[in-house]
Amino acid sequence: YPIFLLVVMLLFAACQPSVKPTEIKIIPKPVSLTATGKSLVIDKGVRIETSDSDLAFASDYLMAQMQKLTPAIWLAPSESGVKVELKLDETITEEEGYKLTIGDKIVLAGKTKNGVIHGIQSLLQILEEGSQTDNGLVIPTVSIDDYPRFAYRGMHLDVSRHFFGVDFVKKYIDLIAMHKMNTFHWHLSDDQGWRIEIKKYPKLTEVGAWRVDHEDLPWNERPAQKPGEKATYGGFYTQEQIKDVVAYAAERGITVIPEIDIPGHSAAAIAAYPELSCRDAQIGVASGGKAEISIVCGGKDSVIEFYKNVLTEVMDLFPSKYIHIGGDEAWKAEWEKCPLCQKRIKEKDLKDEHGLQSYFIQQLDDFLVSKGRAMIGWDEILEGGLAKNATVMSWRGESGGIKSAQMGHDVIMTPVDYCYFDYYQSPDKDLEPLAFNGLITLSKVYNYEPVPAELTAEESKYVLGAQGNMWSEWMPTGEMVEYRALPRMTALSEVLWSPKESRNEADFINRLEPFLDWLTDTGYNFHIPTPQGIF
Ligand code: TNX
Repeated sequence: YPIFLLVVMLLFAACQPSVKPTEIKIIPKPVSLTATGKSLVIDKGVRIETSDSDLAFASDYLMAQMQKLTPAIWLAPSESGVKVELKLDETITEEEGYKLTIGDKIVLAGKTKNGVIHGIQSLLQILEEGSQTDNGLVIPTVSIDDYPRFAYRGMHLDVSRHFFGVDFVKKYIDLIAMHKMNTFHWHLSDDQGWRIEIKKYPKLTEVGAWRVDHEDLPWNERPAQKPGEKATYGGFYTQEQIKDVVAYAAERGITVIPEIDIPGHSAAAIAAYPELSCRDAQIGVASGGKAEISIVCGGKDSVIEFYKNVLTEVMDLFPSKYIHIGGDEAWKAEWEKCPLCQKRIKEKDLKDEHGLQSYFIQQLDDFLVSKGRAMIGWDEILEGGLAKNATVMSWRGESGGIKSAQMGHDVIMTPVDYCYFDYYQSPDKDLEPLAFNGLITLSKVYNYEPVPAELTAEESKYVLGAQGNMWSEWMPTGEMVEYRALPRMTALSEVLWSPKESRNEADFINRLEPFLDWLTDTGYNFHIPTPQGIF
């Protein structure tokens, strides 16, 4: 009788479709993945269980995301289905770490709820790639132990040059979550539109959120709105919408960092409140690359007061530790001609206009710090002296980041040669819609190393991570944002999450195909990497 039982068991095991461990393809590549050589058959749906009320959202999220997969037919909720256990486990050491075990049931544990959200992305990819057989969905048994390399893994979106409504912003946040990234940098103001409701200054959105539409002209040739000319393009987020987006992101493990670009890139604010400029200029919101005046006055106390009031409302909406104040491309011609700016340079014993910008930014740095927050600025804030507590976003190459790290300041790497996903991605530009500039292939992004070789081990600790930037001059629609972001952000996600030693381009390309299937199932548009685009 025992021998009979053994034979039956062996026969049963032999009939199970075998799944080779190499078939587990996850991006970003997990720190440790051990295929245990068996398979789990999901034939009567799934039953998600969690004893932790903190994971109620994660449970609903997993079910909703599973319903989008190709094998969704096998993944219906069912009392008698395969058990999926979600839990919190304090013994996991890394803050965003998770452990996923697939045996005769599925167990996903995270140190935090964000860890569980990351683990869900791995599980979804395994389910997506499972084999659909007459007996059900067959997935390999596996044990994964995983956590990120960098604490800051971000994507940016410029909603000024083109406006994207809340639905798209949420879809973009979902995409960030699918890549196990944790930060959404929301570029909310620029010359071409102010996009956040500020109750104290209603004209910022009544006036500053709207412009004339010259989409037929090349970006650099579009004339600004003339006084009295009717606006035809624009939009903004109400404070209620912003709260909703911030909460939506938080549920998915994502912090939203708002950016108000100061003192340059401010034509929309000046169009709304001319007194912000050096000479109370009546200008229109820029509709393309040319702004008549884009810098606010560096010599008026009222301007600093204005931004403190704006930032107060911003801080009420965004719980993020970091607030981004821009600081980039603040062309100083207006300041050179302005008596108030020159007076301040003398009075405060500043070297020049760069010194004045540093003085200006330092006031805001002190203000944010007094409220328990921290400032991020683009690397121009290094010129004329870096604000005491600032974190630097290094975009004009890596040198600003290197310098900041050497000075003991935190750094987020986003160099224009690797992280600007508004650039072309295939060498044959004719294959793509018009883009801003340059060429950044998938391969280039994949081979990017955020910690510059120049830094010592000690200095390297200041590199918090990196970010992909989506400047939207040439992206009028959400579909185009997806096309340009994907799959380059997929490559960046692995650079930021996976151990440096495990990075292997051929292996990444091999794992990319099922990832692209997953993107298709979840409704994203992407650039299909051509051989030239990859190599
Ligand atoms: C530079 S990066 C800018 C943006 C443009 C972008 C286009 C940075 C801080 N400023 O205003 O949109 O180039 O790639």
